[in-house]
Order: sequence, then C-alpha cells, then structure tokens
Amino acid sequence: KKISILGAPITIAQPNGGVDLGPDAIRHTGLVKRLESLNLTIRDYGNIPVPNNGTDKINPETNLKNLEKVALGNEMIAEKVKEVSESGDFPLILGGDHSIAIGSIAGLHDQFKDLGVIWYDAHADLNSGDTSPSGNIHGMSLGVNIGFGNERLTSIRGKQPKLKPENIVIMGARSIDDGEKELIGERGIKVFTVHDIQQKGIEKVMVEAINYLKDRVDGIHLSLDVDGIDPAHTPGTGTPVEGGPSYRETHYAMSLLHDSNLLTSADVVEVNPLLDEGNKTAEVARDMIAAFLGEKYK
Ligand code: DIR
Ligand code: MN
Ligand code: MN
Ligand code: MN
Repeated sequence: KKISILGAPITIAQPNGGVDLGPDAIRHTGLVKRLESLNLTIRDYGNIPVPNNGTDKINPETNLKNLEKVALGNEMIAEKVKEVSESGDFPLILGGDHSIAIGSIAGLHDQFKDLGVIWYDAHADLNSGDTSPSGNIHGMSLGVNIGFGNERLTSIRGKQPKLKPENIVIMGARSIDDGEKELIGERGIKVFTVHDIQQKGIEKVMVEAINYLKDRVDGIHLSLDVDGIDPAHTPGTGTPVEGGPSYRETHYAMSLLHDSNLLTSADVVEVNPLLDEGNKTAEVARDMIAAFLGEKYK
C-alpha cells in the first residue's frame, strides 16, 4: 500500500498559534521510518502553502473569523487530496486545525460518493455562524461537510453536500454545544460519547461503528482530532477537555479500524507543539497513525 502524506497547516480557524507547526512536529517523531517498517511505501508531499495571516476578529455579519482565507486554504487542500487519492494512494493529511477536514473530505468526494467518516473528537464540530459560541471555523467543519453553514465553505468543489449524515459516527464526544445537539437529533447523526465508551467498552463501540457503516459506505475516512484523546496523553492541543478515552483505548480502537480493511484515508489534527510537553502529543499522534495503518504489538 502507498501512503501519501500531506501537511495541511491551517491555524486561523482557531485562536492558538502553533498548530501550523503540527505537521512538522509529527514528522520529527520519525513517522516515515515507523511506517516504512510496516512495509508501507511513503511519499511525503510536504506542506501545502495555505494562507495563515488571519486576525482574531469576528465578522459581525457572519459570526465567522477569517472566512475567506480558511476557504482558500481548504480549496488548496481539496485539490491536492483529490490528486493523491485518484492516484490510488491512501491520503494521510496532517493538520493544522480541524477546519482542514473541509478540504480533505471535499477532495475525496469525486471518488467516494458514499464516504463514511469516523470523527474521533471531544467536540462535534457541527456549529455554524448561527450557533457558534466562538466564531472559530474549526468547530464547524463536520457541519460544512453535510452542507450546513456558510456557502463559501459548503460550495468548495461543488454545492452538493460531501457527506450524508447517516454515514457519520462521532466518537469520544464530551463537549457538545446546544445548537450541535439539535442538529445531531434532527439529522440522526450517530454519536458515541465518552459515557457510551465507559458503559460498553471501546471494543464494542468501535465494532458497532464499523458494522453500522460497512454496508452503506464506499470507504471510511478517519478524522482524528487529538483532543479526542484524554489530555493526560495529548496536552499539546488548543481546546483540551478532561475525561477522554485513554491512549490505550484509542490505540485499540485504531487497531480495530485497521483490521476492518475499510479505512481509505485519514486526517490527524490539532497537534500544537507550542502547547506541548516536549513533543509528546505528536508522538501519540504518530503511534495512533501506526496503529490505524496496521502496526501490532506482536
Ligand atoms: C466549540 C469548541 N464547540 C466551538 N470547538 C472545538 O467553538 O465551536 N472544536 N474546540 O475542536
Ligand atoms: Mn475537532
Ligand atoms: Mn476537538
Ligand atoms: Mn493493512
């Protein structure tokens, strides 16, 4: 299998400087060597030159920050993802903040009309300008993918929604805003909160998610926000939330996802080395990538 690594360093869809350094922090953990040891062929395309000169001002008309530049960056990401995906490679997109999933999933849409998504995150990222408490577009990217939100974003690579709500599974959620809860109910989006993980165990939850998706999708994209994992393991991220699934639970979930043979692409986002303890969060990201690409303990 061939893996294409794309750095997608958007930082202006959230307020903390440093998440633009995420792709290089993950590379510095020896990611490529680790994946080559799994007999994978790796091509690293470097970082996409997205515009990152933003402001922290909310546009009062849209309740959004940096809309045009976030849209331009995501158009660039979408083009590149489309190119590597259509070449037959597995796209591995390193963020950057979680807004980059607007571009990555738009770029996959030509090839995957029924893409399934596992959104592993403390948050649901289903806000829009109408519901967002912050104006930060990284909290809106899953909403944009189902066609909800500002048209400048939902029309990247065409006006059609890029995901069907019934093809989405959110996992690890523990901070969902009121407007997001409403949308989840209205659209019937499947959510496994940390309480579901506590109750059923991570194995049952992941197996349920895979079984739920497998008959209705033509591929599965993992969108792994490192704040989905407990901040004891991933302190280097902008919006940590206590009480997440552990390293061990997440690693096992990633391993089960690999073994499903359904995973076709992934993004790993919100690693911020300026908020980290050493390079710990990037190292955890590397380990999770190795797990969903097939590394085993024995
Ligand atoms: C919050 C935080 N729901 C917002 N979202 C975050 O601003 O929309 N997403 N941090 O990753
Ligand atoms: Mn997120
Ligand atoms: Mn998050
Ligand atoms: Mn494999």
